[in-house]
Amino acid sequence: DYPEHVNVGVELTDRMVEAGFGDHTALIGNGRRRSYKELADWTNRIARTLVEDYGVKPGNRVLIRSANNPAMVACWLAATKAGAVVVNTMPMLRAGELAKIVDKAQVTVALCDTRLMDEMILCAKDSAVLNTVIGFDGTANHDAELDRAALDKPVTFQAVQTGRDDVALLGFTSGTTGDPKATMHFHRDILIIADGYARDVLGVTPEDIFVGSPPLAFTFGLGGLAVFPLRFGACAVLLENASPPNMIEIIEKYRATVCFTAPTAYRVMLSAMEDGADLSSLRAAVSAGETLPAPVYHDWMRKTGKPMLDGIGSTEMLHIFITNRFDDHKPGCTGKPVGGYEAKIVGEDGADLPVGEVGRLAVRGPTGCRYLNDKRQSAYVQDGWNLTGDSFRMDDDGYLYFAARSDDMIISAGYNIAGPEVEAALLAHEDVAECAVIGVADEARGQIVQAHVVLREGVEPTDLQIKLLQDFVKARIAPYKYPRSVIFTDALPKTQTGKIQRFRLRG
Ligand code: 3SK
Repeated sequence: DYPEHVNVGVELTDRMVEAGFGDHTALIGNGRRRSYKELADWTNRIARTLVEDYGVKPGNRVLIRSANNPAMVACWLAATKAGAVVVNTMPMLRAGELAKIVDKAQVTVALCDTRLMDEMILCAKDSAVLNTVIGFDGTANHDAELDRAALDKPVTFQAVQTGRDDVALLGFTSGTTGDPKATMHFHRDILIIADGYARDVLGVTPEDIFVGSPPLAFTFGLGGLAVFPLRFGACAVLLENASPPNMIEIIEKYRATVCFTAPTAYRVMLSAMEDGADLSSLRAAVSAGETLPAPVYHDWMRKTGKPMLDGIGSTEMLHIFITNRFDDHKPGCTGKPVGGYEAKIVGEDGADLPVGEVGRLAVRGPTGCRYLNDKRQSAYVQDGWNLTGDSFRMDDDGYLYFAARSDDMIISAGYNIAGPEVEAALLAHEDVAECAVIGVADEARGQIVQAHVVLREGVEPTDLQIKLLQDFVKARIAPYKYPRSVIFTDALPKTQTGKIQRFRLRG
């Protein structure tokens, strides 16, 4: 339904001003508040600078390197207005990791928060493609090259008339397997996720105030903390360090209404509520990125009276494509497809599986995987269905239940054991702060279940504790699923987006 020519940068700024949101707060971050009019002007100035001073042309690949802050959003929107294809990157990436992205995406221009310049420069020095690195001031004091150049520019800009099917964004997968891929997303895709998920599922209104932890460099964060609020005249509070205590402070201070984060952060928030944290303003607590353990769902419901919305998304599909609803939610269930998407469960051979059987989740809909120059495309998309790499089952009523990432399924003595189910059982124990369960080779059983456990502060990692946890799991789920091996650790390996890297535990 989108016009043939649409530029998502314009839709989220100037178009919102035209719609009457000019004075409404769009973004808060680093101690400043920006209205929609200010954001439109700011992005127009930067877009002009990119085109007039640095020669950015439609289709050029522009990399942005920053923590979550309004300046990063402004750079993204400005480069998009200039018709560039944007590659948002995590602030912690090292030169070597940036180089892989630059190479794959053929990035010619990088916009970099001046506080993060060192690794960017190192990367540029060795790159044959990246020829321009421009510093911007992430604290928005306008004290960097890009800011100074943009300050002199008029606040109007003739945005590039991009086609709705022109690529706007290259989303790099965070690489739980360690080998990054770039997914291409069109201008219209970015509007679709807002109109499908944010409007139809979350019911976002201009009164909403968003907060959350996923990096804007990850499509989960870009959608949840920029596209969704800006599409509907709402406001986002952006945090460079979105630790749970910082998010709680923001929720209390601004009476935030929508939160995007992972289950681990919600667990911390639940504990903080015991100590008096007031999260009553939240009307939507979106959980994704990791499976939502049923105890967290129940606790949230009990303490807030509202459901936590579990959903599954992927960088390939751009955002959440299966979700619970406010009026239709169940513990341990990921819900049903977002409007416009379909899901089915297939076997290894691609054939549909009967209701109730665990198999590979296949989805299709208005967004979908288009890897940039990657042989893995033909494995991911087959007959128009995207094979997500997750194992699910579907019940008679079409509800979908997560079982495991396909590679998290453990086969032990002929039993199929879903690692996340064992993790959920362990997480229900009060001594467990975090855990990850993997299968390790075993002569007798083929594989055995091994749990890597981070204990809560003050709990001793003893043999007795191992026995207690094993007995606890046996009492909650089928005893054959208990972790025969338990390893205590101080921290679990994670991606920069906070996903546990079980493959690193597998060694
Ligand atoms: O969970 C994820 O991996 C994800 C990725 C991109 C967009 C949204 C989500 C939930």
